Amino acid sequence: MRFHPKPGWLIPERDATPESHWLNRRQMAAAMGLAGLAHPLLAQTDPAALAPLKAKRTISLGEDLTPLKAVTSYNNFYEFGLDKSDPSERAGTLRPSPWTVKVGGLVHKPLTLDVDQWIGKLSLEERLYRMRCVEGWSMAIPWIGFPLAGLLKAVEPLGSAKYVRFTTLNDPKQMPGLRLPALDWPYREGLRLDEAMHPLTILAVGLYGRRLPNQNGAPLRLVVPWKYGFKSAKSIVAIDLVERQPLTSWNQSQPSEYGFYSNVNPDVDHPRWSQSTERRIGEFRKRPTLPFNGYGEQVASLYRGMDLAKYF
Ligand SMILES: Nc1nc2c(c(=O)[nH]1)N[C@H]1C(S)=C(S)[C@@H](COP(=O)(O)O)O[C@H]1N2
Ligand SMILES: [Mo]
Repeated sequence: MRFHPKPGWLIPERDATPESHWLNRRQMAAAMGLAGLAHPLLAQTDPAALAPLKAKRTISLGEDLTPLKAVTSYNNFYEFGLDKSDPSERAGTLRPSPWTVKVGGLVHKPLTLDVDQWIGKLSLEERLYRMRCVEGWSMAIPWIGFPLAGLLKAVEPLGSAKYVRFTTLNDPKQMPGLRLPALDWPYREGLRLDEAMHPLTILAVGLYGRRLPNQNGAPLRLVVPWKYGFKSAKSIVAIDLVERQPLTSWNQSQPSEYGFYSNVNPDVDHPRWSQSTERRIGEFRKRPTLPFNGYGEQVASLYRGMDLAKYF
């Protein structure tokens, strides 16, 4: 579906403008009414209440981390509303356990993961990554997860598999925002196979030493640190190897604003605002944005010979 952004166009302070703020707060609140009935015991929005995870630390950043409080209360998760505070206030209706993820498509050995079982068996790594939202804010977060590459190797992609499609939960009982057409649901994302296999691409199951809070995409979400935040799909239920570049929710809704690649690139502006600087949450002064979000040394070679203004 196609929609027409409106007042957001006029507001220069993009930090204050959700990516598709065309539904007004009253409509949203009405549609979300049921979410208020979530049983407090189901709510897992308080990270302190979540099970701890053991992980070895593999990649550090050499810069300050964004405080846990900000990481878990300033979020984008449109299935729970358009405002940054909505996910932490409303995602208590999400039930992240039990949870299965189907991995299939063009593979020799499709499998269904039981996330709880997997978390017990996997060797998890803590990785400190920068996240950069297309709206111009950023965070530095200690994620806990495992490289997606290992999972993809396990299912043995066919030679015809060229892309990976991620599909997230589509249950309006758990995610009341799905009742509104903010995006073409379910939220879908995609990567080229070599991007998906890159060692920096992880499936995260935790942050700050705990299981993922619901608002951050429990129980399993993608983290692709050199791309704008929307590529890092939350609450994934299916991973499919496919032959053609998959349609993704943001690209489908606003192709001129959100490209398939969406590599962080200070030289390619969003049509409505510059992408050359960012505001690290908790800081006042803006920072210059780095190509590939500072991961150019590791990932620039994936795009050698490509016109990154065309394939933005
Ligand atoms: N399913 C789903 N995944 C999503 C989103 C969403 O609305 N739904 N928002 C994306 C956007 S725009 C960003 S910036 C990051 C934010 O992740 P965080 O809240 O954990 O920082 O999640 C991404 N993943
Ligand atoms: Mo974002």
